[in-house]
Amino acid sequence: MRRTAARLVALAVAATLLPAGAANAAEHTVRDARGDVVAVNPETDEQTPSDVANGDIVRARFIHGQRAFVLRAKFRSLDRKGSVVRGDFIRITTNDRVRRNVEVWAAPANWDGTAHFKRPNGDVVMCQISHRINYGKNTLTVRVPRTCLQNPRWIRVGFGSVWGDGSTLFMDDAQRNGTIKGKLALSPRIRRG
Ligand SMILES: [Ca+2]
Repeated sequence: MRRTAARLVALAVAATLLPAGAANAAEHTVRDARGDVVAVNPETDEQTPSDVANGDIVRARFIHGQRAFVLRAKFRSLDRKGSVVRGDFIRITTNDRVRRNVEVWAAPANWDGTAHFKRPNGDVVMCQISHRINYGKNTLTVRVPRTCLQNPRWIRVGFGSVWGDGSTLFMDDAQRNGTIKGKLALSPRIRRG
């Protein structure tokens, strides 16, 4: 009995020492280089450095909360002019080897964008994901319920962006500097908060 009481007291003390919000989410923040967008020739796959500001990721927060994974990304600039098409990609893997991709596509007729949740093979998976592109603040927010990821203990996350002007693709991987590979680089494990 005394031992139980002592344990309760210890728990209560520990709880008061926790900073506010600590129980809500575990997160990982990526700070990506400015000016590291890669221009890709879609015919030859040749990559050359580009200093375009549009689509240049500068920060991405991966938040693994109690109910959802949330991406909050900040770009140097997000433009919605001309005939360009733009896309954002999130790659998620879990401790249970669940692999899912989020694609957000935006275009002149649909600058708010449309989000898709898919298996790596491209098959669409039903999931109530939500997103918001804010062209004034140059931000993107995407929310994926944890149930769509089979309630993982931890996740690893990749994030990248692309837009095109017709003849050239401009791409940025938030976790690589000035290079693009076949798959987005993944974060360390992010445990549920
Ligand atoms: Ca960047």
